[in-house]
Amino acid sequence: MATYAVGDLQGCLQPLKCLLERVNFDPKVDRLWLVGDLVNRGPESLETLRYLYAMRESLVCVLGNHDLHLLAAWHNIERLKKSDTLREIIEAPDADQLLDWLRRQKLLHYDEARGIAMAHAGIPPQWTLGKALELAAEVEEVLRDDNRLKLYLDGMYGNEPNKWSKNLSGVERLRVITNYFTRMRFCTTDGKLDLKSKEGLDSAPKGYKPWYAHKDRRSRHVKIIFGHWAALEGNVEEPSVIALDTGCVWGGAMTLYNLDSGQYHRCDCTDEGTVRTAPEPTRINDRT
Ligand SMILES: [Mn+2]
Repeated sequence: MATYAVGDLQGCLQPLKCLLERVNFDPKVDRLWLVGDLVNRGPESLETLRYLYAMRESLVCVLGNHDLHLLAAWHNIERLKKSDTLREIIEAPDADQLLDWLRRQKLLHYDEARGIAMAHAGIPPQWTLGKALELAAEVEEVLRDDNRLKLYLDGMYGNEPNKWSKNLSGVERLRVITNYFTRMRFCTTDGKLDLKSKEGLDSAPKGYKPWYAHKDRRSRHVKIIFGHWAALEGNVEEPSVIALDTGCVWGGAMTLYNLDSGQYHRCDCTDEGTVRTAPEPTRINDRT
């Protein structure tokens, strides 16, 4: 019995299957954590969701920005952009079943026995783990509530307020909580977000750092698994955070991490989000 976490899938089903085969994943006994962004941009969003739904009992999943975008489009299909590849899900005969499952997933997961947390983007420096769990639960409750879901999804988009305050209420409060857990990359020590820079560490605006790099970050004693930030290529200097988005859908790799052994597995991807078959290595002895 083993527990793994996998980086952003974004509809790349074949690389996921490749990784699960490589570790002989058995859904009856093994567990798979997903950092979110299960769908969009990649070639098989609908099939990916169906595949996950079929093994839902073996999964722990947190929602990413693309998953929330899918839920918003489910309620108002006009929201879909040209670059989105989500229409096939919304128009599928089993859409309601798949999306009703999706909206019951969390924004933040914490495994107390292991002392490991998981969020799509991370946990902002000004929140303790306890505070983060409390605020994530506020949004999770709305996602499950038929009477409040639509209002939340309609008001979810936007970069303001760019900083948490306990005085926030209504949709603004839910929006900033959502942005921390699903879109954050750079912020200030007191949690002011910059949601424009998407590249690597060089692209930090003045006065901003990656969320995990703030010295007094209040959740620093907890190990945190996150995705979302492909430009990091899995490299973080902070030993207590594990970055799993290695940009499969952009022709990078998909990464699987064994929570028990700390071992990483990678499957290289094409820029169509399928498995790249490694070219035959040249053997030195052949060059005589
Ligand atoms: Mn993301």
